[in-house]
Amino acid sequence: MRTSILIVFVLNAIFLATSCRRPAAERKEVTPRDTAASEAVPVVAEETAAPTSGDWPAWGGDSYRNMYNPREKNIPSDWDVATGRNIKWAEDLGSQSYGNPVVVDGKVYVGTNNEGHRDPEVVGDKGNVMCFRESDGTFLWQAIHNKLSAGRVNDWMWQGVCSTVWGENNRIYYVNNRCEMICADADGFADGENDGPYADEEYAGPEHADIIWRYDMIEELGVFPHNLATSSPVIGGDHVFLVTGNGVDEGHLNLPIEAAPSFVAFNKHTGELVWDYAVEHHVLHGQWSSPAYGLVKGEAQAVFPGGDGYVYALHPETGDLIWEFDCNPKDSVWELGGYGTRNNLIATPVIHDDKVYIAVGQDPEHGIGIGHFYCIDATGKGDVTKTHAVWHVGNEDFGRTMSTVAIADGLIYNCDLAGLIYCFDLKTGKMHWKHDLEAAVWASPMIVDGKVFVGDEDGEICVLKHGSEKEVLGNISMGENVTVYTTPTAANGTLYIATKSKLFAIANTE
Ligand SMILES: [Ca+2]
Ligand SMILES: [Ca+2]
Repeated sequence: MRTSILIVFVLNAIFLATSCRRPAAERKEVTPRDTAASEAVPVVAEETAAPTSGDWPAWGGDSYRNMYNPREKNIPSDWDVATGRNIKWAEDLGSQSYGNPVVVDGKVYVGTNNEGHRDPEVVGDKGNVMCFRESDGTFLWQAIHNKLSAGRVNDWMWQGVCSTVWGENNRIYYVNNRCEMICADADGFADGENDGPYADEEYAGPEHADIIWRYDMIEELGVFPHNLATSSPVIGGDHVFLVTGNGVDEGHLNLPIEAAPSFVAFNKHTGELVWDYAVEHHVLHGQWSSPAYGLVKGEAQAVFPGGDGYVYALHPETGDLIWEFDCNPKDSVWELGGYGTRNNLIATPVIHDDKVYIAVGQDPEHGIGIGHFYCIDATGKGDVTKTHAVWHVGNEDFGRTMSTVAIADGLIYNCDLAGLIYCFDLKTGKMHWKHDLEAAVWASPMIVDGKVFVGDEDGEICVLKHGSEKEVLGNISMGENVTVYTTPTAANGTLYIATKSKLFAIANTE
């Protein structure tokens, strides 16, 4: 079956605070990073009065999930991992890494597996989150999670923790390989305190994670994570939102517990379950994607990609449905192994200017195929499939994807699994250009400092000029025999790229 599937998250692969940071909740509630008004003007103009640098504490930087960093300047478009040119520091991860790097309060977090042997006493396959000091890469601590005894059906070997951390208020949030929602202390045990209520850590040395609360979704909710739980949590107000990972059993047809939830909301302070939601249609395969949260016409929505191929906007406080949209044509057909025309949602929805952007895809081991990429008007109610598609690109023009979009200055970038990066007009979906990366893309494009960065399965980072005219600035190898399944992120003047086994901090050092 798939060896890498889950990976997905990657994309989820895929982030608020700054040198003049706003509290997370405040920023998410009131400050989408780029607004409709910004689309017509150059990035630079918009930013003259804004902070020019800052943290990147979540997948997509904040709850809207747009892979656009409007603040950072002086991010290199040229570096060399062999000679060390413009490499600020590099640190070993495990042997497979799908969790995207995030930067918050002087620390960098990445999900990986245990093959980095940071703790020689703990051996064997585990799921890990590593924490490094932002300034020099010093390893600070790691979370280590044992594998589920069920094996690959629920906890695929060697893939580690694929969730991307959400960091705020000296806490981090992620889902581990055991399908447990975790809230941990950013200081680990280095502060000499076992913060709780959770205090039963198996690994409780000075370089281990201090878990504050955890929620076991298998035990408490009957969730059956198909291959791996990989969602990246999003926080809105006092709630943590997550896709559970619930999916089909080993026969690939039935859900072990049909009513088990696909989406959940927890109280971020206590870990108490606030509400849960089971998708309305049959989960086709697994659910490896991640939710978004944002304001639409001034009202908060939690937007979830469902394993049934629908996007759901739910009321964040109650879990009640606001709208839903079927991302597959009604005559599409799901077939096992990727042969059909009906697809899943692996990408993360991006909320921007009262619209939601997302495209369909499948487990990458199912191969390439036709895709469907939508701009959805998010102001509707009920089933808006027939009424609220603003534009659609797909079929022969856009393939299956795991990528999450990047939006700035009236342009929207997306990639497909086949290895093409596309630039479309944000309002119309008309394609400006596309470029063949000549390798599969699992990650997402990232706009920062007038450039678009995207990594591929051959371990290269393609750097393109941000704009409606195609211009390739460079193709940079991240090493021999490596892959890049994560999305480049920038924070405080530095670009972070996680290959399968190494984390690079890249900055103009000359
Ligand atoms: Ca502590
Ligand atoms: Ca604890």
